[in-house]
Amino acid sequence: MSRKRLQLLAESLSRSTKHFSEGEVECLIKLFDALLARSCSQFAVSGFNRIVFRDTLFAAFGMTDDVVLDRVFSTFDKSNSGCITVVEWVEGLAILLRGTLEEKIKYCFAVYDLNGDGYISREEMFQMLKDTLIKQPADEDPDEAIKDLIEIVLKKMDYDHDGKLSFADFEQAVKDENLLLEAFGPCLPDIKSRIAFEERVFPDTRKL
Ligand SMILES: [Ca+2]
Ligand SMILES: [Ca+2]
Repeated sequence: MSRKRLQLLAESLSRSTKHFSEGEVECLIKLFDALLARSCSQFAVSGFNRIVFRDTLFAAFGMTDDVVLDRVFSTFDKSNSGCITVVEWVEGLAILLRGTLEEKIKYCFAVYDLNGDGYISREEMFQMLKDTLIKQPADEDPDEAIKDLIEIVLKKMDYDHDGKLSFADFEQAVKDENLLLEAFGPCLPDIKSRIAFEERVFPDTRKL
């Protein structure tokens, strides 16, 4: 990418995402180019694939849950092309690293709504929670324990009592209790890995 093109793209993305300076966007574009060089997918010209994306998020933020990571990929891949373009990369990271509560609520809901039908259903909760729960003693049925947990979650978050979480339910619940933002599994970087990532990727542009 030419210097001029890099500057123009950085300027435009800094303005559209609102959370990064132009210098910071340039650093993210350089990281994108390095990741692209590693990607051997057929889409390598315009973006990098799911495997590189997952490796990167695992290395940077310790994210390991396959169900969640697949959905994180889909929320980044807005054009649904199977690869992450430079614009999708910067826009996605703007939310992961610097998003407002409102942006993070939209992002987490999209991640947790596994089939994208606008609701988080009991079945989707079950799928997400079954891997995160600590193993139960042998004489207890783990599925029953998850079902009990789902009923507790619904009691707290299902404001209109229709047995599933709409965006309005989720938004209201998280605004009342911010800890519910990642109720169905970690999908945002923790503070420590976020700071480490920013220090590594933004070495010179970092402001106070
Ligand atoms: Ca759904
Ligand atoms: Ca509901």
